[in-house]
This record gives sequence, C-alpha cells and structure tokens, in this order.
Amino acid sequence: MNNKKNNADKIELGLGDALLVIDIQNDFLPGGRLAVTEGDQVIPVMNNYIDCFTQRQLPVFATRDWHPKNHGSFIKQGGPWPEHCIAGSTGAEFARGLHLPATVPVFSTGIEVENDGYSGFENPDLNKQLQQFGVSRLFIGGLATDYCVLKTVCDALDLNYQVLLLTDAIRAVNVHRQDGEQAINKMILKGAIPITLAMIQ
Ligand code: VGL
Ligand code: ZN
Repeated sequence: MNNKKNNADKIELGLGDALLVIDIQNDFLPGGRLAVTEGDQVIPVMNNYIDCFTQRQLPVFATRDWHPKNHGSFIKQGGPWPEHCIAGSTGAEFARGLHLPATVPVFSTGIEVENDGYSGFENPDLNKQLQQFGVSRLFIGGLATDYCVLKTVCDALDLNYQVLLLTDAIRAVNVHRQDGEQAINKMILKGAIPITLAMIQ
C-alpha cells in the first residue's frame, strides 16, 4: 500500500532509541481529578509504541506526576490545579490498560512542594539513566501535551537528544482552547519531529 510514496516518512528503530511515556495516570483520564479530554485515547496507541520498543529490546522509560498532599500547584496552596496525583493514591497510579512492562524505570516528578515537576528531567535520574543506556533519540508521548510533554520535550532538546513527538499519543489540558496546538508548534519549532505510529517500521 503506497510503500514507495511513504518510504521517506518511515522510521527504522535501532540502537540508541528509547521510548519515554509521560504521566499516563488515572487523575489525567476522563473522570480523574485533573481530567484531560480524551486522555484515555492515548492508552491503546501508547501500548502499540511500547510493543514496538519491547519487541526490539529497546528501552522504555516512564514518568509519573507524584505530589505531596500540600503541593504548591494545588488551588488550596494558591496554585492553578485541583489536587491531583497525590503520591500513593489511586489517582496517581498508571492507567489501568497501559501495558508498561514491570521492568520499566519510573521517574517521579513534582515530589517537592515548591517544584511543579512538569519536566521529567527535573528528576536528575532520568538523564543519568538515558546516558547509561546510550540513548540518543527519544520518542516522547503521553499527558499532557501543554505541560509535562511540552516541558520534557524542550528539556530533552536542550540536552541534545533527538526528539520524536508521538502526535497520536498525546492530549492537552487546554486551559485555553489553543494551548495544545501551540505547544505542538513550539516543540516542532524547537526541533522535535512529529510522527505517528504508522511511520514506525
Ligand atoms: C501535568 C498539570 C499539572 C502534566 C501535571 O502531567 O502535564 N499537568 N501537573
Ligand atoms: Zn501535577
């Protein structure tokens, strides 16, 4: 099917590639405390990406939003958000249905009261592990496009990783209607390459 035409868009996975799954947690799904519209729709797509990487024995990493009860980003503390992803709560658990292998290293962010934790790289262990695994190209998707995905992608680019943005496995909070779109444009302008699952071979 259109093999010739689409070959230029195909991406061959290999050594140095890794998948980074951002904050696919119950509180960001419909019904959760900080629900992202269609947040649940990233789950089956991300499961496919996870399969692509694990089948090739390429590493998968995950981040999780993991806040103390009095986190500074909560409305009660003068922040913008309802209480969400409280460490150890059901809302902070990874979405049921997300097939993260048990061996996947998990990096918690926003664990300190004063630290918003939008970027996975605020946890210094993430970059350390990526270096140890020899990662040079990061495939990044998850929740939410306009916060943790945006900040993590920008930091990854600043750290000189090549970044492939999984446009079919991200969704935005959209506090303002265009936030998600603007975030995607910003990431692409900065150097992220937008891809979809169909491009992976
Ligand atoms: C996030 C808002 C607040 C995110 C986390 O994971 O994108 N957004 N905390
Ligand atoms: Zn948060």
